[in-house]
Amino acid sequence: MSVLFALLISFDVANARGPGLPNVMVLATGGTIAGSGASSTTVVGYTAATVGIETLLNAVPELKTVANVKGEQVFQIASENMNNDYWLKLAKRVNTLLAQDDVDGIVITHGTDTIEETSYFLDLVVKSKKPVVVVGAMRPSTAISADGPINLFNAVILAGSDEAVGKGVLVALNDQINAARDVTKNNTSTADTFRTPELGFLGYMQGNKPYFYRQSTRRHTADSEFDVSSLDVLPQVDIVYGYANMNRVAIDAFVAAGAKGIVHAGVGDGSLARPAVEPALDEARKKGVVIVRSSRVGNGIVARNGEAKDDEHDFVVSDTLNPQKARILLMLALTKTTDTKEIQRMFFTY
Ligand code: DAS
Repeated sequence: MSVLFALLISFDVANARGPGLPNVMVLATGGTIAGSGASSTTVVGYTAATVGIETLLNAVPELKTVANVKGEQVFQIASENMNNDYWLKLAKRVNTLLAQDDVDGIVITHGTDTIEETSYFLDLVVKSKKPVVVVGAMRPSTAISADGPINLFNAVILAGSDEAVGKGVLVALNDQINAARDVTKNNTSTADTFRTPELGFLGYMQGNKPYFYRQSTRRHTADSEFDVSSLDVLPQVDIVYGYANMNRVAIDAFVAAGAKGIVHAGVGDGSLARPAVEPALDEARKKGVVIVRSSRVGNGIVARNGEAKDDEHDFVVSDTLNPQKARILLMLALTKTTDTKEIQRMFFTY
């Protein structure tokens, strides 16, 4: 090999990696972080998913000081419109990139409405220990004190950090680091909306550095048994919400529409209303629909054989997963089995 050719190769590699900086891919999907409003004081009533990835990255030139950043617009939506097709496209792209030696971590910019769902889905299907950080904003990019730029800056630092390796998918906004499994949106509009109510943050971003104080005890990412690489569709799983005076109409409708699983977001400890709801779920179960008892309460363990005789009904309990996350785990579980004992193991594992 000529000396010139060898020099060209070494320059290219050095240029690709930068002087010791991590290589971080930023995958954009839309949301408020990419939103724009009529004026700098418009913080509600703006339009999400209008600003492209290059504009987002150019708005934070400081990114170049902490990582070699490349951007890609995977899709551009307000995240209330998220669906399984987008999830499969995003998950496959993430896994392809993480398998590359020249990618050290990934940031996903995302709408805040379903960040907690996308991040948990990825937590279960990403096949790497490399950091994946999902980030959003509560104020549009055009607003005074827009939180997107600082959130993006922190997310890129976190995704390029050694500390985040092996921690599972992370959600980082407002200087706080949450685990994908437990984080949920707690306020419709404030910048500190993302919380893990009782189990707590994993840590903080402070002074351009991550500080971790705990990590999830549940299986995720590289240790997960779920693989969507060969899937183009996911089983239909729906949620019915529990409330006083509830009837069975929604359950019967989901069964008639072909749901393979139903998550019941029950009152209290996942309680089932009688005589309306419990018989409807029993009939659904007898037709092969897998039933998971969750709770609308938001915290605590839904105890097996507590408010319902799950062994007799052949129901599954969600452990501490809220209904929207229980739906995701049940959907992925159904890609592997309909055995309720196996599915219950999965809910006690992930
Ligand atoms: N509609 C919201 C969404 O895209 C805007 C946001 O908060 O990101 O999730």
